[in-house]
Amino acid sequence: MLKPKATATRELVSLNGLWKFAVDTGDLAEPWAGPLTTTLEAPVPASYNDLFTDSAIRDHVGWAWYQRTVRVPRGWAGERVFIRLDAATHEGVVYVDDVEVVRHEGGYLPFEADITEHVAPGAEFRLTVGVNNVLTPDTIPPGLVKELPGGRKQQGYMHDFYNYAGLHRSVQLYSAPATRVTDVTVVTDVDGATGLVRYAVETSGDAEARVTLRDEQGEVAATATGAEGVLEVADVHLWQPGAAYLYDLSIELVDGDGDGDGDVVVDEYSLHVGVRTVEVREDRFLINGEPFYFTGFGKHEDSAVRGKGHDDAYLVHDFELIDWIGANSFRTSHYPYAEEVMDYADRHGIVVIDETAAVGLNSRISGGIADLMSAFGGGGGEEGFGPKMAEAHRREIRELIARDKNHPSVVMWSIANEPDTMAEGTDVYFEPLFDYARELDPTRPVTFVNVMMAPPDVCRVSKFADVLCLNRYYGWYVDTGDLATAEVHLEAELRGWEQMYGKPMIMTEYGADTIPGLHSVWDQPWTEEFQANLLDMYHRVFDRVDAMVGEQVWNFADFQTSVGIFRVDGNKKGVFSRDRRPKAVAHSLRARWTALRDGR
Ligand code: BDP
Repeated sequence: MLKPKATATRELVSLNGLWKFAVDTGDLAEPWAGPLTTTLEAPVPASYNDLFTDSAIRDHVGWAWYQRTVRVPRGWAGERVFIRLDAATHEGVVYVDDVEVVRHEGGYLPFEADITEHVAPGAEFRLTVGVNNVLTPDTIPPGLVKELPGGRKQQGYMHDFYNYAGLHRSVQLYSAPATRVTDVTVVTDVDGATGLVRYAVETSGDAEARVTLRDEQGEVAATATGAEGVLEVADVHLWQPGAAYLYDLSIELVDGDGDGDGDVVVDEYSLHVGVRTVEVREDRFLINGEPFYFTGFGKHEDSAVRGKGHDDAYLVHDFELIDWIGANSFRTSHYPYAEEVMDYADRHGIVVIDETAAVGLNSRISGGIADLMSAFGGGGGEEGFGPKMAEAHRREIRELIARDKNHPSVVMWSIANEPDTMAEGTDVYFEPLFDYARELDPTRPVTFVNVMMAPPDVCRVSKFADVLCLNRYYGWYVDTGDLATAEVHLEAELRGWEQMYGKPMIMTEYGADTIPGLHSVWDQPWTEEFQANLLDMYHRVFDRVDAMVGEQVWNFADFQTSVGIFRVDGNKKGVFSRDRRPKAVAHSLRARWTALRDGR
């Protein structure tokens, strides 16, 4: 799915800003059929939960409605008109006046509708968007709605981040010609000093494709005609971790024979292309043929007030901090991030492990923590891993790869976080999903993230992964506060994986909750010293285990979760606080990662 862009043949109107807003408590009959009766306004993009002081809105379970009027530019006569939502969490439905134009499930991926037949250039229409935050045992991620005494509903879920909802990303109106580029796929390779850019253009309507690749100076590096082909780039400038280099691939659809004489350009679209290769060879992860060691974080899209709403200021600042600390990568834990994030990673040479929203597929865990009290049954477990969930999971994989396949920063797909892979039948559930991801993208490794309860001899799914991604909490959830014992256990387990699988391993989560300002000379959990000592201990072990190819600390920053006695106003495992101030550990990480980055 192409990101909307303004080009010589396409125009964009941002619909971001304040919209009318109401939660649906059953009193809104057909809220799209007329002006929404409400005094509330909500910003787009943002989660709606933390905006208002009314807890009934924050904790609402079900549909919420956004509405505004939109005027179609009068110059769009003869063009196709589209509405595009970058995300609606977790389900969205869009009405143009009284007509439903599109419905979409999955809260972190874009969708659009051609609304040409329902609107008129120069005229206004009423745009109403419903968003539903309900999670069921069949959705990705899964959850369970409980009915409380008095009939109030409560959303339960197994994942450890707050169930923020709303229009988290941009909403846009755009125009495109009837005969247009509908998709582009780019795969790059390297042959000596020559870069190979394989491209395939899909179109609606009949027209000849003409493609031009330009370097960062704007010089033409290669050209071709036809819907598919290979562009050869002499003396290619590679996209490298920490040293991004992006070519511009311009695609023109021409009416005529494409030779230039009398040709009319009917559509134009462009995208940036980073030439690089990714490969897993034995227990190494290679980028451009060189062993790559991941340093960085599991992140979240999370900030005060706006919740999961995308914000360019946080985007820029987070990447500044990633650079300051010397990190080279992150994982989009635990869902696809805004496309602005992916583009920024491409431009700044940050390596991304791109994860689906398949998180919390594990009824042994609740709110991210081993479910000691069985807070509620079911969820991912009882009915989990059934055909409906598998179908939703396939859709998540398909739409993620469709959206992100052309990003050079993306070096691996993660199809799930911490599913219950000790459960019988999970191999049968996961094998076709791995096959599906590889069929959709044969060029990138595919992984999933393994949970601590499924060690090497127990996990039924690790055999399908190209890279072993492990989340471990020795010293925190187990061997709490005893780093000497934790060190022994961690090393023994990693060696077990190494011996049994011989695959590259990344520690995709390790960390300790930490309250800034809490100090101790002893190994006292929650103190700043303990967080630093725990990470140091992990690093000593990583440096002794050959198959380790990366370390991503949990988490980049503190983030909001559901309420729980293990969470103090959210998860505090951030290296930075929620407002992005460094904890003490940030300085020791910086010393290690800048030394690794600079080859010291
Ligand atoms: C892991 C989860 C992550 C949690 C983390 C934690 O992958 O989402 O936030 O543990 O407990 O199980 O901090």
